[in-house]
Formats: sequence, structure tokens, C-alpha cells
Amino acid sequence: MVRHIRVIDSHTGGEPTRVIVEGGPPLGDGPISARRDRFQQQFDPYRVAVVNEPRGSDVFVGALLGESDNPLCTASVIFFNNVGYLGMCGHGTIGVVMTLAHLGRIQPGVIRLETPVGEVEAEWLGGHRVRIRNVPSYRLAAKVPLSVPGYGTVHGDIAWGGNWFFLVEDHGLAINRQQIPALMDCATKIRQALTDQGISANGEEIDHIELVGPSPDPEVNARNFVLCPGLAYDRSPCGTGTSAKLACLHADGHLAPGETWIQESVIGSRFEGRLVWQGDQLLPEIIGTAYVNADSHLIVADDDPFAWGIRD
Ligand code: PYC
Repeated sequence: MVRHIRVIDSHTGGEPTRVIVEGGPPLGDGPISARRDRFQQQFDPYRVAVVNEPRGSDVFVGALLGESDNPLCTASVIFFNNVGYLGMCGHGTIGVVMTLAHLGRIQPGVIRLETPVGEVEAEWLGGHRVRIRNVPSYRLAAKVPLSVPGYGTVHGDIAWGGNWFFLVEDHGLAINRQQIPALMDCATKIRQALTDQGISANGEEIDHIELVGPSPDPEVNARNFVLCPGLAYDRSPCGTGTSAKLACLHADGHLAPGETWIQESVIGSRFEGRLVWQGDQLLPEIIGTAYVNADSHLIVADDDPFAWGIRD
């Protein structure tokens, strides 16, 4: 038997998103959290086939487009990666919007998307630019001390931006491409130290590590290096990570609602971020660009020993 899965690839600031638009797992209907659980429990091989080697890589974020129960939402989206499922994904949402534009399913303007952690607003601004209004972000704890083998004690803020982040400034490393091996080592050890020392976000795993530092460009507010759950680093400035950072800045009195924050990634791609009031909620907004770079059919054939990908 041969299955075909149609996917559309894009990248947002260098970080890839692969959207399943046809031939995905038959998750049925019901609340998105139940469909995400069904994906994980009964159809996980689709995740591995789509984003892992040999078709993908550790860097890919996958997105399954589906119908939404909510008539106000254009679609539902379940994000996944090389090791599991994500609550939200900022760069991925920007990629999904450009994918919907590529398919001719949307025109420039505002849409709503349903994700497992809540509804998000997105606006195709025309061209390759997209604005997303994320779920509410907040800081849970400030300057939590953490002893990291080889690095001494560092301090991190625990913050939610649609995923859980540990944001560290006192890591002692420059954030640039040449330092990527050192940044990987430091962030991986921080992640392990959180696990070893039982530090969580009220019992939930903190699975994203964000190292923050200055950019050489005075027009940029900060650069980051974000380690994702599957131990790949985000090539984009990370939409949920930027959301978490905005929440920390606001909590410290360093960012007023409406003020712009330019966040740069370790490879130099940029997001424009700000916090905006929506009713009584302060929500993070991110503007970024994405480019569709493939529209293809994956072939999953029974006689291929790695048809369903290489599981991590
Ligand atoms: O942009 O939110 C994001 C993200 C999460 C993981 C990779 N990118």
C-alpha cells in the first residue's frame, strides 16, 4: 500500500514549518485537545513520518490543519516536532497563515485559528508579512537560581508564551552563529539541570530554554538562542519565546503596552513584538515574515523500511 500526504513547507526567519494539508491522520471531530490526544495516542507515526528523518530533520515543526468547532475560526492547528506535540508555535502560525494564502484559502485580513492552548488571531498583512496575536503570556517566577554543571549558578525567569520557557541572561556567552555549539551545550545543560533539580512550572515541564543577550545592531532590542524540546535550536526568534520575553519585560516595568520590541534570532532573523490590550487581557503580538518553499506529496510505501520515519 502507498499513502500520499500533501505538505506545504515554509520558513519563518529560517525556521521551517511543514503543514499537512491532505492525507493526514483521521482524527475525527470533537474538541481540539481530544483530537491532539488521539493524534498522540493512535496516529503518532504520522508525526514521525512527516517531520523526522529521512524526510524532515530535528529542526522541522509540523502543523496539522483541521476544521474547527468554533465558527469564528478559519481552521484548527495542532503543532508537533521531532519528539512530540507543542501547545502553540509562533513561527509555525506565521507559516500556517502563508500556507493558507498560498492555497488561496485566505485574503489579506484577520482570521482566527484554534490551537490546543487557545484561540489565536492572525492577520495576513499582504506580501510575506503576518501579524499574530498570541494567547496571554505571563511570568510565573523571576530570577530562579539554577546550578548548572560547568556554568555555575545562573538565574532564569519561568514564563509562559504558549509553551514554557526558562529565560536566562547571565549565561556568559555571546549570541551569534560562531557560538552555536557553545550555546547548544549551555542550553542543553540548563534543560538537564531543571529536570535533575525538579524545577517545573507548577508541575509542567519547562521544555524551552531561551538564552538572551544583546545584538550588535542598536536598532534591535535583544538577540536570543532558543533550545526547543527536541534539542534543535530555533532559527527564528521564536514566537512563543518572544511572547514569554515580552511578559517578563512587562513584569519588570521595562515594556509598556504598545511599545515595540525587536527580537533577533541567533541567525539574525527578526520579529517585531508588542503587548496589546484586548478587553482586560494583555496579549503578545508578533509580526514576522514567512516564505513558502515547497508544495509536495510525501510517499509512505509499505515496502520502505523507513516509510514512517526514524523515531528519536
Ligand atoms: O516560534 O513559537 C515558536 C516556536 C516554538 C518552537 C519552535 N518555534
